[in-house]
Amino acid sequence: MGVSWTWFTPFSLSLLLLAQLASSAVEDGLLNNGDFETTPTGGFASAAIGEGVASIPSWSMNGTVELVSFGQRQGGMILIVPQGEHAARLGNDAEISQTVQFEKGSQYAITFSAARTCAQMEALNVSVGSATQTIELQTLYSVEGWDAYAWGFQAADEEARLAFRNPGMEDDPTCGPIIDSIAIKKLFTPDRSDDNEVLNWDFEEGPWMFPNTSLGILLPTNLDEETSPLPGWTVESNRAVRFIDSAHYSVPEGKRAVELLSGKEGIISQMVQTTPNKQYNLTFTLGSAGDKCQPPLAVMAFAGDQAQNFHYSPVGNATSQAANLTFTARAERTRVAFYSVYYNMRSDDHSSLCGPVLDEVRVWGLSGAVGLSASGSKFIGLLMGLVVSWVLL
Ligand SMILES: [Ca+2]
Repeated sequence: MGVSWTWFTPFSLSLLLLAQLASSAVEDGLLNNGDFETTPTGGFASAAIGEGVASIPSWSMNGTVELVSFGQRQGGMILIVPQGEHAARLGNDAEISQTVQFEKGSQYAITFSAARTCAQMEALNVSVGSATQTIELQTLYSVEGWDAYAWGFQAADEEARLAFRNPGMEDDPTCGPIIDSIAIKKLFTPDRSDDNEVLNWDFEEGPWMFPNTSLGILLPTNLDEETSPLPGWTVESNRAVRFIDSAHYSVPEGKRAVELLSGKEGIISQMVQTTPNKQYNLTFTLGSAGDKCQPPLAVMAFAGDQAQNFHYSPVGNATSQAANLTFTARAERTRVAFYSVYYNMRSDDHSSLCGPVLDEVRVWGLSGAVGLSASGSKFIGLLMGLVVSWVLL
């Protein structure tokens, strides 16, 4: 006892405090009580619907917020709990928030699971400081009744409030989305390699994925590549694409890839650096996710002013195939983009959206053969001219 006390001098105590104050940004993974499984003061009260709770550990609340339990009913409807035993439901204009430490200037992605309850159109507004986006939950992408989503932002401060708010105003004020499994990940943007202009070409860098989540993560509309949850890429359509992992899907390369959903309403793209008038190859891997997606599968690929569709027809037992589109760059930046040609659904439930898988996207310049031969022939022409004039002299 006496020995340990000697360590707790005021000086060492203040050092300890300083160390805690300077404690760096939030770690990757589940936020404090991000799964709403921590027992609140007084326990998980079997509160009547619409009563709300007094407090949720680690979260601040505004408006009617409920902790719903697995199997809980509202009228004839069983409320969906995406993970574990509990989740939070946000009533009209209700909000939950917690303060999070960031590394200023860094990019982050927030992953969360959400389910609709009563209304056809429900949305969640997610914000960190002044960065904000409203994510529509009206489309059911999976038969489970919930989906995981990701949203990206750049940390403008070292500390900010992460908030989820239900912007809806339903007749029944207790109606509103259910939220669960809130995680964070600091993103890094992989460097561009010498032989490939595409950033994050293999989709290996992206939002946090829970190892036990089998639905993948929806990446909603995101027009700004600076704040994308999938570094380098933008989702420029009003429907989402799905970020998938090799633990639950067939992934052509590495551990991550993208599954294209919703036909031409789900477009993923990137602007790549090019040299005008130079010829390039856009190559990519087209695959099947192994999720019982009803064929046919096909991808429409764009590079500059070229567009071509590629039907998925693997050889033998392969679950992916290579595709190639040659184009001539017209500008210093060229847009490459992909969408699914068809609206596909799973053959087992006929309602979950699915589609072709995209991975290993490369854009690389073809050898300077064309340019060289052009300048080469000019050079030869010049030489010939010199020789002719010399002979004439
Ligand atoms: Ca990959």
